[in-house]
Formats: sequence, C-alpha cells, structure tokens
Amino acid sequence: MLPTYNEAATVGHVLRQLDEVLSRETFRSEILLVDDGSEDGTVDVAQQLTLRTPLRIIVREGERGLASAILNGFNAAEGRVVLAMDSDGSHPPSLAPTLIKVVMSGEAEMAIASRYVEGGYVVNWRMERRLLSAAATLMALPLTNGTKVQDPMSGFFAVDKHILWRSSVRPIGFKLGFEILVRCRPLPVVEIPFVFHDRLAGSSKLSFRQIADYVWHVASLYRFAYQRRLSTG
Ligand SMILES: Nc1nc2c(ncn2[C@@H]2O[C@H](COP(=O)(O)OP(=O)(O)OP(=O)(O)O)[C@@H](O)[C@H]2O)c(=O)[nH]1
Ligand SMILES: [Mg+2]
Repeated sequence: MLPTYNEAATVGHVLRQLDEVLSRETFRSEILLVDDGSEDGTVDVAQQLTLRTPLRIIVREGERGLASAILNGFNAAEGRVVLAMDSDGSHPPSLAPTLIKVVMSGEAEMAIASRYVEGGYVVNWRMERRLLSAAATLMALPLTNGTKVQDPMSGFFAVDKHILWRSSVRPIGFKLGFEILVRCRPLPVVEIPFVFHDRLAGSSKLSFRQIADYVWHVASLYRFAYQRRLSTG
C-alpha cells in the first residue's frame, strides 16, 4: 500500500515502477493507495494510469495521518502479506517483491528495508535530516532491542497481517512499523539493506507537528512496555 498526501509529482512514476516489478511475479497482488484529501491532483494522476496490477484508491475524508493511513490500507487489503512504501520515490519499488516473499515464505513475520544494516545507506540527505533520523532511531532502539532491528523507523516494510491482531495497534504520527515492532513483537524480523534517496520531487510532510507526535508516540510505547513487563513479571 502507498500512503499519499500531495504527491502528484511522484506518484505516477512510483506506481508504474511498482506495477512493472509486481507483474513479473507469480504471486497475486493488488496496489492500494490511501490518500488523505490531496489538493494537487494526486488521485487523478493515479486514476489515469493503465496498470496491469489492480489498483484500488481509498480517499479518506476528515482524517489525516501517515500511520493511520497505512493501517487503513492494511485493513482494507485482501492478502495475508501487506507492504507499506512511500510514494515520493525514496523507496525503490524493485525491492518490494523481495520483502513480500520473505514474509510469504514464513522466513520472517516482518521484513524491513533498512538503511542502517550493512549495505544500506542514505544518499543526498541534509545534515539536519540525518541527525533527526539518528536521534529518532536512538530513542526507539531500547524498545525494539529484542528484535535486534537497526532501522525501526523505516517506512518500507512487509508484515504478515496476522501479527496485527496480537495487540491493539494505535497509530500515532508517522511510524506504524515501529508501533508494530513494539506492540506485536514480530519474530523473526529480517532486515534487507537498501539505498534511500531523498524524495524525487514535491515537499516533505515531516513538520514540527510530526516530531512532537513522535515524542508522544515513543513516550506512550515506553509506558506500554513498562506495563507489559509488570504484568508478565
Ligand atoms: N495518506 C497520507 N499520506 C501521508 C501523510 N503524510 C505523509 N504521507 C505520505 O507518506 C509518505 C512519507 O511522507 P514524507 O513527507 O515523504 O516523509 P519523510 O519521508 O519522512 O520526509 P522527506 O524525507 O522529506 O520525504 C509520502 O508518501 C507521503 O505522501 C498523511 O497524513 N496521509
Ligand atoms: Mg519521504
């Protein structure tokens, strides 16, 4: 599934590439786009494409938020294995089938495209963006220690939908993958390195509001982990 908010400049390119790689695979797939009322024609761009993979577009009215949009897409998906990736060109569609197949085969309950395992890295990010990502990851790592994941902030991941029923997933802000790691404790988790490029075009939706939401999200997950530890002794 692809979350979109004002990504008319990139969504066509990303959808065409994703369609191309998915249509070469033998597993059945569909692409779900969850849009939160984009005003720049994102949905029109998507609707005008002719793709081989079935495309479903969900337009949410009166609701916004990246994590909740992804969860919405996951819940609407028909398949057992679901994948999230950004629609701004930062996540290479060519890696999507690999992530899906790792989960489909049962090798892992969650597969994460990682910038921070050997072979993965980020190109063309400004220094502030790198520092922000490093700080967010450091805050998260104690909570995801059990899984040994190096990039819990990644927005490019596949999961087996069954694991979402292990705990109530409460989407706050941007980071649904992190929420799933802490609350649902997928095991094992496989990380696959990839090269993250800054968005191809358009503007970032990461704002001060998202940073504040993230701090709130981390705090609520620390509280959750603490209570879980108390209740399991
Ligand atoms: N449906 C939906 N999608 C969103 C929302 N906010 C962001 N997105 C999408 O989520 C993806 C990630 O958002 P970005 O703005 O690229 O965030 P980022 O990658 O942390 O920031 P950049 O590095 O600046 O690109 C993009 O595909 C956005 O269009 C939202 O509120 N609703
Ligand atoms: Mg982005």
